[in-house]
Amino acid sequence: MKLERVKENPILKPKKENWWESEAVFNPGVTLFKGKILLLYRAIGEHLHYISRFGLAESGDGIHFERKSKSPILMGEKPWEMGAIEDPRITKIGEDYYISYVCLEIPPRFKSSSDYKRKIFPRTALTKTRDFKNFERLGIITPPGADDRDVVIFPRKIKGKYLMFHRPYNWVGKEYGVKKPSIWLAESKDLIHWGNHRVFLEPRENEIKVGAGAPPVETGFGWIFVYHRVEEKPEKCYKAGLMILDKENPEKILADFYPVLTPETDYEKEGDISNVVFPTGALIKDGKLFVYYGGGDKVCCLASIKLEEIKKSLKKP
Ligand code: BMA
Repeated sequence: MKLERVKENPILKPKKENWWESEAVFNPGVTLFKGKILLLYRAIGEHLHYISRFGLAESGDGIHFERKSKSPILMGEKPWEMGAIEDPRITKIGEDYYISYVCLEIPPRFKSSSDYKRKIFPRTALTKTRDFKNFERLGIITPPGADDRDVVIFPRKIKGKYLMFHRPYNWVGKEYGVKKPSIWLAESKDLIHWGNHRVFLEPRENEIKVGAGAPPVETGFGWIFVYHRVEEKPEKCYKAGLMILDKENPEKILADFYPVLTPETDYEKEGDISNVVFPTGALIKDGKLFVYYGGGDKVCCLASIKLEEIKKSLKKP
């Protein structure tokens, strides 16, 4: 099974006139909002400090986007995010849109190896909004001491608990029971305090790490969960996979298709980082799954697949 790129790719490119998004726009969160599709994207305006902020774009068809604002819609304001905010993922729960995003205390290219020893590393925070104008910061949601990104939250409670996938990079070794950075599942009653962390998916041979991509999308036949694996050889490469998870017990993997998207085009093979497709958002439109992803840490892209095709593949032995 493969995702099909739209011919309009890249659907969003850097904008030279805007200082904060002149170099790269990538890894976007996506959601339906008042009949439109919103793209909340990560933006870079310089390579020296490499500070990311978020911009907002809107579309009627999910393919052609217009920027909503000349300024960033969100940027690092709180002490824990002064260095940058990165890779937003959006989950709608009730009337609220929750955005999980990576936050850095120090700009990425200011960091030294001693900062890591001082435990200054990426963590993930949550903010919520109803209008994409006012945002309520809910603080860090990843566990203390965890170098943690790729957080995606399920859009409803399952067996009375909210669920999230996350990827604590430094949770490896005997005490954690995994050899390489893995995807973990955690649960919460309030979306802020998370516990009962357990391993969901480990990297295989020739893979450096794995991570969640888009917040899971619910269908009649299960959750569609788009994720990534980072292969080591012949060169470092980010590819996307697609799983179907059981509706009431998402730990049960009903199907796993990998890879469904591999860097092949120039905008994926050459960017600020080469050989990257990095899915961060997904939604269902016109009977298709739309997967939004960053290409080469430089541009926003879209690839899709008919839901029928996913459903049919489940029936194959
Ligand atoms: C990951 C994150 C992403 C990025 C990807 C590819 O570790 O930093 O934001 O898109 O690497 O460079």
